[in-house]
Amino acid sequence: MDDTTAKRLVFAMLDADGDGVISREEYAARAERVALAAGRAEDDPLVVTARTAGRRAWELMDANGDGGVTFDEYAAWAGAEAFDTVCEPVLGALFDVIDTDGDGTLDLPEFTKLRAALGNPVGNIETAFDALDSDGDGRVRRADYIASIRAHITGEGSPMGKALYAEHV
Ligand SMILES: [Ca+2]
Ligand SMILES: [Ca+2]
Ligand SMILES: [Ca+2]
Repeated sequence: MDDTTAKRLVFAMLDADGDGVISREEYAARAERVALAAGRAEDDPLVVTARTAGRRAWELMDANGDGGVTFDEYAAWAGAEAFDTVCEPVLGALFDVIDTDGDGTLDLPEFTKLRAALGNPVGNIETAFDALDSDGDGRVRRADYIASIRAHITGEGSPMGKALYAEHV
């Protein structure tokens, strides 16, 4: 999978209604859905952190400030640097919201909740989970999760990326 294909898959997931634009509301809804899935209150500090990080990411993606993020805007923006400075805090914050016992790992039910709330297909969820759970202890570590998405976005290839995004073509 090259990085343009990978970005198209991610864009398709972010453009929930498929109108070709990621709206502010579509992007913001992700953090709210994860909070709901985790059973956390709107003013939970981890939810607030995720919401703030998401708002910042969306504003940076909307390069021309017209209130919508097109694929061209997204593709021009997405990459290793944007991932490390902007996406990693968003994904990490969402991970923390769903990690209800705060041990820095997710079990399969938590992982499934997170990915479903983010709008990813969950048909391949066990394959993705097993690919990420490299030591087979039934838990996926935060750093491994983020590194795998980074590899997907930057076109380095990632087993989880394939398993999680492939159904979105
Ligand atoms: Ca849309
Ligand atoms: Ca725009
Ligand atoms: Ca946990």
